Amino acid sequence: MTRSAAEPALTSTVTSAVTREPRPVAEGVVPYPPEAAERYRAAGYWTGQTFADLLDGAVARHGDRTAVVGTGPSGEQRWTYAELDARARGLAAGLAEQGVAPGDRVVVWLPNVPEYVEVVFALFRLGALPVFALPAHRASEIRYFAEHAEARAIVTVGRHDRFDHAAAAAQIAAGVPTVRHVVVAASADTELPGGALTLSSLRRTPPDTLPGDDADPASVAFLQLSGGTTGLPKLIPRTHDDYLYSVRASAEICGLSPATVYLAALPASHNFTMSSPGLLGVVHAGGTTVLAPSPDPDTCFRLIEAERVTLAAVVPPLAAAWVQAAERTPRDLSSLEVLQVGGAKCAPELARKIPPALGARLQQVFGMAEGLVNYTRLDDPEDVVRETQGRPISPDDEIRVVDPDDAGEREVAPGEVGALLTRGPYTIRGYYRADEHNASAFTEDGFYRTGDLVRITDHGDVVVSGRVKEQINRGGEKIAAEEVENHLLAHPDVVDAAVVGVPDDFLGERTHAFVVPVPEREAPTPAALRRFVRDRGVAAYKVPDTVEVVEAFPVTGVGKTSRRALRTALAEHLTAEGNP
Ligand code: AMP
Ligand code: DBH
Repeated sequence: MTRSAAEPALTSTVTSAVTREPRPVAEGVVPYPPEAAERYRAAGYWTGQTFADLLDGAVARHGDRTAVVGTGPSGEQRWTYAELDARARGLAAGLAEQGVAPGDRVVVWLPNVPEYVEVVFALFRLGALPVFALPAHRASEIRYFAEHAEARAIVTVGRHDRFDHAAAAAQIAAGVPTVRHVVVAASADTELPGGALTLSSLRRTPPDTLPGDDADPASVAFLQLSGGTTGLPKLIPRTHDDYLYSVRASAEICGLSPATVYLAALPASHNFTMSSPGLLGVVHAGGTTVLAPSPDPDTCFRLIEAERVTLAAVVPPLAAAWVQAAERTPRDLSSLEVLQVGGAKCAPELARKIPPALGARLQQVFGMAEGLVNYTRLDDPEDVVRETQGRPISPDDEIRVVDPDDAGEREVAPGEVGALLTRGPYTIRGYYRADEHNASAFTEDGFYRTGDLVRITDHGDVVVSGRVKEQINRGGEKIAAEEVENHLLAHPDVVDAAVVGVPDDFLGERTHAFVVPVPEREAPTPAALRRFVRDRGVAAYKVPDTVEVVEAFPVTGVGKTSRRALRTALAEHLTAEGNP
């Protein structure tokens, strides 16, 4: 261990056994067909704007306005757009000196600190591509992102949430051949693992021009994550053109202006917080983003009062916690105009309580990192806001609601429930480097199979009623059943595992794992199995809430484990216990 302050060796790199050059990003990307791209340009959706242009625009129009407020390793920060840009340019220059080049992927593994915004725009200025990890991710996910994206660097924090991110990042970097640098947003006296650099040591005099200023707007700007349904999370390649269209249109739908003060309560790198309209929508409008270090009502209510927050975005369980806490808070929440709820279904009963409890309008948001985002509009009648998940952003968002049991994917009758397929000007045509998965996740004509069951009301609003995908939505945090099953299967005393979602009053759904132990050996206890999964270095929200050791699973006609039968068996079991 060395002290960063005493280590000016700025060219230091992490030592990895073998180093390898990353391949160009475009190799793993399914492009929009030329005729679709032409149509989206002609319609005025794709304007040729890049992320560098987005920040340029904000600096030109709102340079002296406050862009970002938050507390990071160096204490509370409050940056204007001009200051944010100077920092981003200076950091971009420092990263370039280290050999981070245009097109390189960089895993951004940061909590809600102001440096997050600086790092992301530095990468855009450089023409490097952020890979947006969540702060809750652990070594198994981060290693996979770094390997799959062939990342050049990992940017993280020191100790946060009782976990040493920097140490974990250094360990990952040592095993991934393309990763050369670990950059840590940490105060100068933080102990850093050998080879890691502090962010502050990379800050240079801001140069006037940087490679990202000439980025191709049709190229991939970053890799976003999907909760996924199989194995590990999928990486989602988003272009400047497609993403910024969704950002500008979202800012308009949500009525953003320079007076907007947006509270980023969920992780900043989540697609909702980033773009619906999120902190990028705020940059477009010249407003202020306040980064909340935690989404709990105490922290957020304090910030709403202190910063006169006008807009915030949360998942349903948080909305419920805020509603409860609002009853007895001494804080003045009167500045809050709109609370957005999304990421998981907002029950109509919860929707009803939000406006009176928080003195704010509700906006439901049904979105996905793959693209399509739906909003209830601010002038929609109350019942639409309460009962539906809104309408798509774009007139050119194509929606098909099809029979999930029909191989031909015929559309259901209007108003009936079916599986949602979508295609449009900001929905991807394929996951990154995932040919095999893409063959099932997309139709031949480029529709994304969302895996959601929906119906469309007479007025064209979407109501989410369930899903067909093997994914658990634990209060907005998506869990691929298969990923958790694979961790359980790694246990030497486990022969089979099946993970299902069960109803939960607070989270909407929680995870339950069925495990078949190796016969004639002592079965591991549920507590030991949960610990085993956690110790494999996965995000805490993926550790099964409950584990049940069983002798065998029900199987389907073709001999596959039937998760549906397991869910039914579990429901009966819970009902029998008087615990529905
Ligand atoms: P991801 O693909 O990981 O970005 O997760 C997107 C998924 O989250 C959607 O396909 C839905 O299953 C779910 N989701 C997001 N927002 C809502 C919402 N408002 N209501 C119901 N489900 C939602
Ligand atoms: O859950 C999501 O992924 C999500 C929810 C609301 C999203 O990606 C979005 C808005 O953009």
